[in-house]
Amino acid sequence: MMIDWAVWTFETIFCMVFATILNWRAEYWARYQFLTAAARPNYTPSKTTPGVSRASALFIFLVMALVAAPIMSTLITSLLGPGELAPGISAAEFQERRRRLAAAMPRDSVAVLPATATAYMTGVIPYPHRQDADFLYLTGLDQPGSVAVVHGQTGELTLFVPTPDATRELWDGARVSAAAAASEFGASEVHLMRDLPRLLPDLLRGTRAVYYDADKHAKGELGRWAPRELGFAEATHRPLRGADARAALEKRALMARSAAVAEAGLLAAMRADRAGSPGERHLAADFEARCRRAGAARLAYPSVVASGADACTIHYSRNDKPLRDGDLLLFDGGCELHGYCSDVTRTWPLGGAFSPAQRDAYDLVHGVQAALLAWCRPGMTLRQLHERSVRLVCEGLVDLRLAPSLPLARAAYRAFYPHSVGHWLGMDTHDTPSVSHDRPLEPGVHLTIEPGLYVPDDERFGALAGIGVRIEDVVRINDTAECTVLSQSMPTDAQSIEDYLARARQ
Ligand SMILES: [Mn+2]
Repeated sequence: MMIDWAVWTFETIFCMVFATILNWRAEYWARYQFLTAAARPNYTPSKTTPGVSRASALFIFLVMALVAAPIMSTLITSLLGPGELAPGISAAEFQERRRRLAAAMPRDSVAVLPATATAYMTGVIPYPHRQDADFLYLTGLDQPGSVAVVHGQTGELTLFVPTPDATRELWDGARVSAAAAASEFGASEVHLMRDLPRLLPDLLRGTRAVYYDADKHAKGELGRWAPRELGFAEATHRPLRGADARAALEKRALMARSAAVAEAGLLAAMRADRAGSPGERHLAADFEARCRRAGAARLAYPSVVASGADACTIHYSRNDKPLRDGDLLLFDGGCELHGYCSDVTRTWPLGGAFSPAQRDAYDLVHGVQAALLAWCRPGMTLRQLHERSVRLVCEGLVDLRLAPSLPLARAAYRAFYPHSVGHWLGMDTHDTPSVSHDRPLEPGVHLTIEPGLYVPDDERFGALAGIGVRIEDVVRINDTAECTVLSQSMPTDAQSIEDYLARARQ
């Protein structure tokens, strides 16, 4: 409310000043003519300056104040609330995150966290910037070219911000200033990146441990430094965003919103008019457009839009085939919404109805998924869930006569089910792989549950050959024995899928 009012007041004053400038006009007009002449050599400056009467200035002011200002303030406040650095996440929350990390670090230790360095596609053309999740989680700053240092126990933040450079900023946009690093991002000490080579060794001298992910940042801002130069000898390991992130996530709806956006995109792909979207690429493009229009900065990973036997390629992403009735389509898609990732998969028959063999494979996977969702509760581990899924898949392999006996199925199941049943999910699609699968699930943890069956496209498997099925949902662990499936508005069982497709095609 305060922010709304402040923005409105600011815009009103801006409008008044603008109208006054228009009314004074001479200086404004002269500058306009100067610029036009500079741009167009044949331009003849006008001798007379156009007049803007006091009445029209007042009119412009009123229109801007009544129409433009409220729209502007809505645009701004719809994204960030007062004191927030990301939607729903205040600067104080980022400070609290640093404090929690620091509490797990010894006194006189530091964690060194570089922002993602700009990577170049060709020459001066950069890849889209995607902030390092550790850096974003602890600072809220979504710009390349910075280094954060979090101090053990105190949680104080030293931030190295990009050196001001008017030319680069003309091309790339404004860089975070030293003043903003302190006032907005809560750094107790701010330096420029150009001073990093001089200051960092001093800062590290006398510390007992340095936490730094040398593998991840080999090509980053600190990549040209050998870890030993920085004083990294023994205690080098990355701070765990993992468990720390989870409790805080529960408070917010960002994971749920991210899943809902992906879900809506997948439902649209299921409903897509086949005549208007002849290929995998159309479905992939439409999914991405829907996610981005809903506010996602990017996809969480390249979409897998795999029809026919390509569904057996787990990370198939060429997405370049036309769609054929009779094939199954496996669509694995997710987006990154305000830093939080979703990861959802559905498999459906392009012709609207499963063939008997497709239905058998589908029912097997659906049965495994339903059983696993019932086991997603505190105390269970991801490894236990995976082992249970393997047991159920093996029984299914025998039922479908893909394996002659349970012992043989156990020996060979990886040929049909080569991946884990799930992974942690959060700010990265695998968030974070360094958290053990033996860690008991806790309330607030998000993970995927995604059993699959992929029958190699080989004639000895008969009608089942080349059928790939995966069903994946985003799950949040609660403090009860019942988990929350964030992506539950999509049809999951075979009958609901056929019904949904039939309704969509009426
Ligand atoms: Mn996944």
